Amino acid sequence: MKNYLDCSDEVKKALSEGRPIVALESTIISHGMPYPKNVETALLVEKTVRDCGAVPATVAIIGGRLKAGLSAEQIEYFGKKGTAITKTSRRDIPAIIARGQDGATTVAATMIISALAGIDVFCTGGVGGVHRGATETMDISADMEELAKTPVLVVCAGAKAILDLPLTMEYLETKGVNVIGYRTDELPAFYTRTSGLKVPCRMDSAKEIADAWTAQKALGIGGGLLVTNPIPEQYSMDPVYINNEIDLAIGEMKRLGIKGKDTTPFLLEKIQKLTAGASLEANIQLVLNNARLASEIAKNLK
Ligand code: PSU
Ligand code: MN
Repeated sequence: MKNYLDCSDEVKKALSEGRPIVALESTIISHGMPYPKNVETALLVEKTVRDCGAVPATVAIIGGRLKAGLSAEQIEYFGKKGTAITKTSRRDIPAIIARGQDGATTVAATMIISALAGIDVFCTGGVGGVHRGATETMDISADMEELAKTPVLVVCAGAKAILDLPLTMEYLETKGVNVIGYRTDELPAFYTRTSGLKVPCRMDSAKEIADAWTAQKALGIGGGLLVTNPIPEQYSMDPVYINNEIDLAIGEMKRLGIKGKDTTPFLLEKIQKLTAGASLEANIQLVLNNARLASEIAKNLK
């Protein structure tokens, strides 16, 4: 593994001392938010994790090397280059390595690298899922398969309504992935605290979530665990307003014939434009909220 993976000194030290670590993804930096807010947010998320007593490990691929733990300069580089960096999911990793390229890692790719590094807890904003119209297009994010097979606990704010949320929940059930609602009975829908869908499992403490994770690993059940953390009330958006903007963005995507891996970044950018930045502010706040919960879960693992 040493031939491919570099952990930063801080991450190496934390791993050897058994200190809590929280992995963070890099597609959210390059493809999920505009510069310079993306860099400010990524650094603020790292600071939040540190303030909570855990060690952040932002994950990416640089010059064909898998990285767990980036410097502030490296985060700036990913933020500034933005979509010029290749969005890298599971399938893309080997080619990026072979060519010595840079890759911004999605949830799926970040889970793979976290597991290789020995990091159990990963914090993000939203996960990919089953897209609307998937019965025709078969557009199902590789994040779903990764949750089915790679042993990493992912903290998110639910999934955006750019996805078909009922189908996403069915898919996760089929794949044996539990979805925990943190202090909620409902699946949060990223910008909003509710979706009208029930989560299969509610837990009210980081300790209980950590205990469930420990049991899942000890039993060799395999796969990941999805913890959904609702956006704080004061930052949540009006569901009618945001869902209307999401519908407009999807309509535009269809008109332009956007497909495949470009779908999610297109919709994220379009929604930010349509809401004149209000969705971006919500996005930032929910990631910070997830960083706090992920740190607490990591601290409760032993
Ligand atoms: N959803 C968001 N913000 C994001 C993403 C998804 O609300 O930044 C990114 C994540 O990196 C996720 C990826 O893993 O998009 C999913 O892309 P796709 O649907 O192409 O698998
Ligand atoms: Mn897709």
